[in-house]
Amino acid sequence: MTSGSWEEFFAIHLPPPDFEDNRSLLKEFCERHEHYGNKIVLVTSGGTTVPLEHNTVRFVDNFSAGTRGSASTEYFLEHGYAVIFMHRQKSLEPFTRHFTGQKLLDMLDIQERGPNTTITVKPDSVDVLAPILLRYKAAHAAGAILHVSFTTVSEYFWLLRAACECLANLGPRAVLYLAAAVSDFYVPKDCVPTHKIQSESGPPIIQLHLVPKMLAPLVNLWVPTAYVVSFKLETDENLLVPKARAALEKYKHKMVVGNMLQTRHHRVIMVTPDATQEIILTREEVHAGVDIESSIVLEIVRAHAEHLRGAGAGAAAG
Ligand code: PAZ
Repeated sequence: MTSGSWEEFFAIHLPPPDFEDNRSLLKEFCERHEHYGNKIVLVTSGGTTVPLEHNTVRFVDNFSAGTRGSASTEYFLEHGYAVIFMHRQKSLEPFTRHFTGQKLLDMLDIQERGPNTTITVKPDSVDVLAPILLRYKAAHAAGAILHVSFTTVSEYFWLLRAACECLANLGPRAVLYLAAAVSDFYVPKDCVPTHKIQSESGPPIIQLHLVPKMLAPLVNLWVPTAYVVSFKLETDENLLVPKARAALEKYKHKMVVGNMLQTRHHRVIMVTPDATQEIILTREEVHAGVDIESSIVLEIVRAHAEHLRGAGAGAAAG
């Protein structure tokens, strides 16, 4: 089955209720950083859902936790980029990702003295918390990060297009780092029942349709001069590099980062039109808690600098 066009998708699926607020935030953020000549990266992170009911009780989801996007955001900030962190609601976020579950509460002490109860950070946790807190405060004080969130695949696409429209003015200074796990399948709005699917009606037959490939309009129309990096996840190693290459050839963007489901946090393959480069963390690095995203982002920052030099040369020649 073929997918409908991207134009059709936007015509059928209405923007989410908070869309205009998010669009204003994106516009203000991009205009401010454009004014100061900053580079901006759009990081997408986490998985999209596909609702099975309009009043959604059930939905199709995927595995993505948002580790890649939230960690990468911290490294882009370190490299001086302003970051639009576009993430699945309740997935991992930069800085707070270090303190999931009970970790934060375990770092605190409480002394109950009637109305003068005090809460302090345990002495042996200060060294862990302080550097992260300092980076968090610095990023926010500088207005260097904007959080916008999505849940469904349709909300994701509305936000993605709005972010691209705002980034277009930055030309080659914009980077798109599309790490979110976006569903390839969805149920079109007209086929979604209003209310909770009832079991009395027997087993439901749900037909998923193909989501239109948004990378095509994104690269060709929305941000034609930006540095666009997409991600490709596979579970069959034999498909990884061929599919990454095929995507590059089809969409003509700059880089595909390939990864396998089981090894994604310690091995990636970065594929560009001219080269294939593997990054693998050693066992010791994994043990020491090294983020593979620090190396991925470093490579992209280098490649983006090259892209900017090329764009500068092009502008001078033009
Ligand atoms: O979010 P996470 O860290 O658990 O996983 C990251 C990832 C595997 C979703 C990402 O690296 C990726 O490959 N995203 C694109 C997935 C795809 O649509 O092929």
